[in-house]
Amino acid sequence: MRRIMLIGAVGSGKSSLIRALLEHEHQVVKTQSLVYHDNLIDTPGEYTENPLFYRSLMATSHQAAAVLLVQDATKDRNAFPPGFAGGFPVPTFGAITKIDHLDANSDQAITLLRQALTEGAIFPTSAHSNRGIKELQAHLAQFMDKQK
Ligand SMILES: Nc1nc2c(ncn2[C@@H]2O[C@H](COP(=O)(O)OP(=O)(O)O)[C@@H](O)[C@H]2O)c(=O)[nH]1
Ligand SMILES: [Mg+2]
Repeated sequence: MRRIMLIGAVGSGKSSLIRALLEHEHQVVKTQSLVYHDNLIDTPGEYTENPLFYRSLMATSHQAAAVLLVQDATKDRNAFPPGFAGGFPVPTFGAITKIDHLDANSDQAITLLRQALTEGAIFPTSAHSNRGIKELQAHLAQFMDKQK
């Protein structure tokens, strides 16, 4: 099964974004710390926050069709080190989360994420208002299996 792996800090909105992207949840399978939802793989935020786990994230990404880097629009700090996306063996792209939030600064979040993701589309989203979800779904669909 071709899946997209989501990577981002603790509380950045990965699980909420997955729920917003999935119209119907078919099955959820947990293996160790990864959570498999249909075509999406949720990863622990601790893996993004601790460089000791970077190699593990990169190894796991071999089983994914693509990697989605998640940057919280309410944070003024980089979730990832510069050039981070270049370390993955599969296509990478980005999502800005929580753009509906009172404290969101989407332009700043895009600038921060660009430092880690030199190439690849960035999709501003909100799991609460659903803004940008359709656009992100359409992009993800290119990497996923047609049938489930
Ligand atoms: N305003 C707003 N809050 C969000 C959004 N997505 C997630 N959150 C909040 O951010 C917090 C962390 O979300 P969660 O999905 O658990 O993050 P994770 O740790 O990356 O899986 C929760 O309190 C969510 O309600 C969003 O689109 N808008
Ligand atoms: Mg989560």
